[in-house]
Amino acid sequence: MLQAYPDPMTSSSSVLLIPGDGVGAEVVPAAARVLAGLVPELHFDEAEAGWACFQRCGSALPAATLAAARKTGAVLFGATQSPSTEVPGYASPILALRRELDLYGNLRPARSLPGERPVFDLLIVRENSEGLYSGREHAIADGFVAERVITRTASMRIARLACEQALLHAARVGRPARLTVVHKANVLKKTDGLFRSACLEVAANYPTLQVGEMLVDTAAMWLAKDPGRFDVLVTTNLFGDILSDLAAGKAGGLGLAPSANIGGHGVALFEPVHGSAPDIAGKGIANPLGALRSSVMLLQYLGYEAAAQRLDAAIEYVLVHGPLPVDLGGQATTAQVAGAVLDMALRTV
Ligand code: GGG
Repeated sequence: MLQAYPDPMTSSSSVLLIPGDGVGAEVVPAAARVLAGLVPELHFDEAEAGWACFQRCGSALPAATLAAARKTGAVLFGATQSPSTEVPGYASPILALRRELDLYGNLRPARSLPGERPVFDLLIVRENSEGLYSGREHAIADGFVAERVITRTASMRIARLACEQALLHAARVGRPARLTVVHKANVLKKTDGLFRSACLEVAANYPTLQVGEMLVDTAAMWLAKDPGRFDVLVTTNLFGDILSDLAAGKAGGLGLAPSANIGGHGVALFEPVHGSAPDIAGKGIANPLGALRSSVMLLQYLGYEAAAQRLDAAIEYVLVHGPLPVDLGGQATTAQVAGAVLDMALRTV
């Protein structure tokens, strides 16, 4: 049987909250209150990570946080705020979490707002463990080199995950299963050539899957022009990061975009795609819907499918009827939006 997650956690009701920096510290508690209201048996622990944590204790990802993530298995993460200049001893906690927990697949769904055109419902499967986003750089005589490592092992395993997700997505949306392999193999013949051939080789084992390929620049154009032509896309780390923000822009903005970091053995991490948004942090107006949609994915991972569907439907309802957060043109606070979602979700019990 197909499973949404390769290693679902159906026997646990524990969630580790890592709010992190900026608005992460607002949207994660708001989402946790909704989760607790919806599924009273859930148990929450909290751990720290991020830039503020680094400034306080000298580590952006304390060993205790990593150990708690491993022990708990289901993590709701907020946001990080890594500085754009080098700071001795600092390393991005979200990259470290993905690496240490072997969370090699990043699922980034995007769907059109209710009632809006063009209608689309797509999923970007982003390779999460290597590629240019790994931040591996070294000095040369007159500058620096960023390494873009692409391996057959990582490409094959993300391809398998994407094929499974394409079948699941097709069953959910009621369309034939379609996967688009996104790369730049015409220029990056070795690295993306390997990624492309590994994906096509794996996909050939899925006879019901329609498989296509597209150059990343063309994919960006079509995502902007007609996202409805896509179902599931699989791509490398940085391309996936950029394309998923583009897709989020078509789907109402970053404030709504959820993600799941999966593939680790007995652990998965869910996070809104948005960052720490320092410009609005502390004002109580951050949009909690990205964290709440990530919580839908977390509930599915934990096996609470009915609660996940109720939460998802309640979010859709609030998107239509309000109250809306500031980034969606409304005036509601984080707490008011989350409260309205919980009220609606409980009304459907
Ligand atoms: N919730 C996703 C998030 O925090 N995005 C910002 C991000 O990942 N930045 C990279 C970093 O700060 O290391």
